[in-house]
Amino acid sequence: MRIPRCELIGLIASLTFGHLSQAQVTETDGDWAAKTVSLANTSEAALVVRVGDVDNLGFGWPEGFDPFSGSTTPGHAFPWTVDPEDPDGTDRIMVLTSYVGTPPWGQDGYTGTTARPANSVRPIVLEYGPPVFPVHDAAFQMFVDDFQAPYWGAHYEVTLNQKPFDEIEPTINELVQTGPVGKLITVPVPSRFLPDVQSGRLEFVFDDLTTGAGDGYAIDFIKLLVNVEGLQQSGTVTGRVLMAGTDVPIANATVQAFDRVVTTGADGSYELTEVPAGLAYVTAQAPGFSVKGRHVDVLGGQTTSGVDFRLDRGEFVLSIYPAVELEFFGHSGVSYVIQYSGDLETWQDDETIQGQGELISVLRRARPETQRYWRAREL
Ligand SMILES: [Ca+2]
Ligand SMILES: [Ca+2]
Ligand SMILES: [Ca+2]
Repeated sequence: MRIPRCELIGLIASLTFGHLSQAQVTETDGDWAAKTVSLANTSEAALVVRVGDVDNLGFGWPEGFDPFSGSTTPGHAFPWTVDPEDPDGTDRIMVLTSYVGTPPWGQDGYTGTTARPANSVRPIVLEYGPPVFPVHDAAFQMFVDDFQAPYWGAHYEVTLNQKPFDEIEPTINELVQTGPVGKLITVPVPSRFLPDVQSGRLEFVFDDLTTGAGDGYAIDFIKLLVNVEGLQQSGTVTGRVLMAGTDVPIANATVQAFDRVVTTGADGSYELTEVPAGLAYVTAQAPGFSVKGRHVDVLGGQTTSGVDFRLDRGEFVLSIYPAVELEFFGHSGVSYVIQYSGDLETWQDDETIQGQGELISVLRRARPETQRYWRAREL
């Protein structure tokens, strides 16, 4: 008998990764095999809701592997048979909507071994009884697999209840999960989404409607924590913040990951404790310098050291000049073009703009020429 190649790989994977039906029930996550879970008053949060079973896309976990520890899974086979019992959008390959067979930078195995409409992007929905208590904070944990935006030229847009979830996009767009491999990411829920959390229905979409990139991905589960008490597993991140091209330390720089914020000492060193396990996006910034961010693997109970940042001098503004006159929100105004050399994070004025790149166009109220240039020099 000839066994089809993909089934054979699946068989090998199941032998390698142990028993698929391995029962696992924990205080923080309930029954890992349950397709949806809602738990009140765990040690982690007042309410925990999960969509999707905790089963590594159906492959199961290697012996002793804890998906909440921040470790990365070994590579697994693909494609695989979708379990119709799994909640929609979980444990299945989804290929970006803008992919139409002509990817600009080639395509991954997920894209090449699956077809429309089975691999179309689907929303992932968490539905639960609306909390009867006030929601004051929340976080998501998601187990993501084979996101490779930098490699295939994808640009993921993430929406939550049809609204842009910008804060998660740097993390998603910098993931290079070649293998394919999976790992946990933890992100705080921005406060503007807390009413959505309170409503009892959250709909995620991870997609790319523009680039045509040949990237497919999968999500094992998404877990919501409401009114977080403390995540079960966390680690420590240490390093230094220095001036680019030198070993000169930057004191009082702000280093942040998740909701953890510290400032550097006189020698530029920092220690961020209790960072949620998983992939963390750590940023460092200091007045007069451009902000930098990098991804760091945080493993439960361990310290990731040597996470250094070298910040460039914020020589932001090279020139600023009015480009076009127009009417904006009732003000007679002009559109200004600002050219700058580094990353511009904050325009120190009554209006705030954010952006990165060589050139940024902003709408600003007309103001005297002298004041404009004074502002430019101030930066
Ligand atoms: Ca499953
Ligand atoms: Ca991929
Ligand atoms: Ca799953």
